[in-house]
Amino acid sequence: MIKLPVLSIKNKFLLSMATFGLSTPAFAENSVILQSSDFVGISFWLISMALVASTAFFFLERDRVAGKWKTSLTVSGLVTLIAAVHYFYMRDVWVATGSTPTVYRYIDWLITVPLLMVEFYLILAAIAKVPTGVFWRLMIGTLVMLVGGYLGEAGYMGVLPAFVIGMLGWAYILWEIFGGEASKINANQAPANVQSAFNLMRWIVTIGWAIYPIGYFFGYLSGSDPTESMKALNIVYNLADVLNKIAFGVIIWSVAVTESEKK
Ligand SMILES: *C/C=C(C)/C=C/C=C(C)/C=C/C1=C(C)CCCC1(C)C
Repeated sequence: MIKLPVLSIKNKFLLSMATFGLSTPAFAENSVILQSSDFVGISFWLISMALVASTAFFFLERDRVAGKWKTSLTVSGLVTLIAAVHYFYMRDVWVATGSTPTVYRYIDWLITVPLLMVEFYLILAAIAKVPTGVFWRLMIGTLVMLVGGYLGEAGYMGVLPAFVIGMLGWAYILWEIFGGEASKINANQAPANVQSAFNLMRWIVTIGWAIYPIGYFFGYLSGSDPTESMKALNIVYNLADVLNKIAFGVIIWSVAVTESEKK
């Protein structure tokens, strides 16, 4: 297991403050400000704040759980931290230019999505001996999914073959958590609380994550104008993070606390 340095409360606080520091508008010289009628901009603002609050919560609650659960909470906090900082920037770009290429989201996804998948490995590793193959399969499937999508959206590859590659990567991780070794370790060795957390998490990866390939489909494969769908996609993707990043982390936090307090 990777050992991460333990942060004191003070350092955690400083880290959170640094997050706010990073929010200094990148376009301060520009007189454009967020308009109250700009729902895309407001959705960036809302989700950033929710992610900052979640980050503080996961890092602080880390002190409350047993040692073997701490890494899971650290990773949840990192996911929300990375996404918050990313959204500060995306909001500024949106307000200043009235557009945010979907490709920008891949910068965030490339780090946060593998970290979310690692959570499956981590919660199993807290209760059983898990072969590293599980970790690598989750990683590889995730990267194939994201790189495929990126090559399509950034124009390096035809949008359809890129989509197919991305879908295969997603199918591969779904297989691992519903039918593969990870799912077997969960079914055979995990206590009831961990099993229900694992189950909720894999349904988030199925249902909650489905909006991204659906968005890709409507943006590039349905014949509609990508700039037209961009507004709607931005709002949907921003709100989806409440489920896919925050609620996902809360499920892990909840099982970590329950298992830590179990006598
Ligand atoms: C916090 C951000 C999350 C959970 C983002 C997840 C993104 C995906 C599950 C993207 C999936 C895609 C496919 C399954 C097919 C190809 C296109 C993608 C990359 C949009």
